Amino acid sequence: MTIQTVTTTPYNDQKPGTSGLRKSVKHFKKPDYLQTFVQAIFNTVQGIEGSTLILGGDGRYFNREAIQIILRMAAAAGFGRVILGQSGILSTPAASHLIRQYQAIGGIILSASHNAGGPEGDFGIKFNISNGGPAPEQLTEAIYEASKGIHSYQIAPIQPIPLDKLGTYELHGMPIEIIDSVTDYMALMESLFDFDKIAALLQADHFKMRFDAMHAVTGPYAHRILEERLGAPKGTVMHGQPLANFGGGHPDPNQAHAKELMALLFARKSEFDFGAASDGDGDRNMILGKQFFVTPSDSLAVLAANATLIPGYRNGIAGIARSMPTSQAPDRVAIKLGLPYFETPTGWKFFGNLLDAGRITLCGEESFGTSSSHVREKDGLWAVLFWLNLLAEKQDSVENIVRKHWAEYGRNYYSRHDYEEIDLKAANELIAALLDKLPSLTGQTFGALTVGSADNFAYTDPVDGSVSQNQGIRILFTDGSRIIFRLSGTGTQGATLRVYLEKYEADTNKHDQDVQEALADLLTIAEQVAQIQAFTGREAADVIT
Ligand code: G16
Repeated sequence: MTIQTVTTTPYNDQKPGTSGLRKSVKHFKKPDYLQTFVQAIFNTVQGIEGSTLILGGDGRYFNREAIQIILRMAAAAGFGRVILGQSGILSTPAASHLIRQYQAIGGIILSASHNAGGPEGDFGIKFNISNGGPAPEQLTEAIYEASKGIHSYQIAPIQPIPLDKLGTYELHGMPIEIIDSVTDYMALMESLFDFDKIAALLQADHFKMRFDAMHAVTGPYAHRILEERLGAPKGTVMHGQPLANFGGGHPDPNQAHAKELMALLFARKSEFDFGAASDGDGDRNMILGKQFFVTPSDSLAVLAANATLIPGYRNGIAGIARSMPTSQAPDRVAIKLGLPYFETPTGWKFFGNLLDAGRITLCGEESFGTSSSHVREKDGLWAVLFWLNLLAEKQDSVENIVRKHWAEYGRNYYSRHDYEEIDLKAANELIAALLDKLPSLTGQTFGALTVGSADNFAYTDPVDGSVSQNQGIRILFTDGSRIIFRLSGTGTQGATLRVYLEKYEADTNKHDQDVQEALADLLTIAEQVAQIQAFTGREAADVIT
């Protein structure tokens, strides 16, 4: 049986977004759509002959089918071996770890992350490079260019691999090792955190928590780590069975989509001390205390301020990075600790060089992502274990820890307003109009606020000097408040406008305001400047986090 060459017609819409190529399942099922993108990856990445590829996904609809296709294409492309998560399951951070651990050339992760799944939902594919991190922009751009010229692809003959059974198989001479998806990742977590202390907390009568896996990939990881290894009572993990359609839900760990968990933690007499959730592919996290929500920006700041309490970071951290729309709370910690800090564009790929160069140890994004140099992706369960280790160490509540942090550093009131599935043309016009206005904004006063500067964010990578333009519009006020406008790079329907609002409050007596009230003036200014309603017809955001 020989390798087949299948002729095909190229696609011209395979441009990866913020994190890989995401489209509806229906779109992915167009003739040879997946194959074209995979061939474009294999044609672009150098040195795949004889190398190791890591493969897995978040278990969503089309995952298993896609894996069988990719295995056959990997064999045709001449990979030395593929290491595959059992049942085709690997969380994004676990895949990142395996790439590093097995010195793979990279990995293919099948996920549309927090986007809904199922036949009517979304699918996605991303390539991570040998450092374990998302392909940088130059590579995704090269893959996109290659995809437009794919007139044929190479594939080994059909030979279904039993994805659920551990062991080594062979496909057209290429070994496929099916490994337990959790074991290596759990060992990594154990090397960073004080598992004995966390276990004592989880087994204590006075402590009660829930982890919501949202019927997505972290289910098996959380069951094994929290319940089996650390001894949390059975039932601690909710929605722990991965389902191809995430149980019909939206696997996005935020206040809007993790409603059941929110209700448990925010009940008037809640019995829970800690709540956490993760997303489709296990890289995002939400942290809750009793009747208390921790913004992802605050979470990063608190973790950074307390890092030396955690075994893996006992010797201190090298620096901190945050994406541009993330609040400036982590910067305040860095300044106080005398650490370098960086502001990067949205997208985890922008942290890769800083992590590789050892210039930062912790990084995070407002979009519910936090992680460290242990992998090159954001890591949902890592953040949860970090918080648990911190709670065990401090013997204090989530709310007290955050309030004490605000008392020391001040509070960055923060919220993101998303206008989803708006007309693409209207969204582009809104941004164009805003860009036109930028030069005239500086010096303008809106109520008590004066614009100090306004720009279209561009980033020069301090390690390799590469420049990324058009990364979001910033209106920076003289008191440190900010309004940021961006179009999402992960949506699949129309456009999603994100408006990020931030206001700094140093006075401890003013740390109890309702977040939306504290930011109401900024929202009014955002509407006034960007004319959101006039352009989009929307009076208010669809999702507020
Ligand atoms: C992805 C990226 C993140 C980014 C987020 C939001 O997250 O990995 O770096 O912050 O999208 O991007 P956007 O605002 O462009 O929609 P995930 O969890 O979807 O992979």
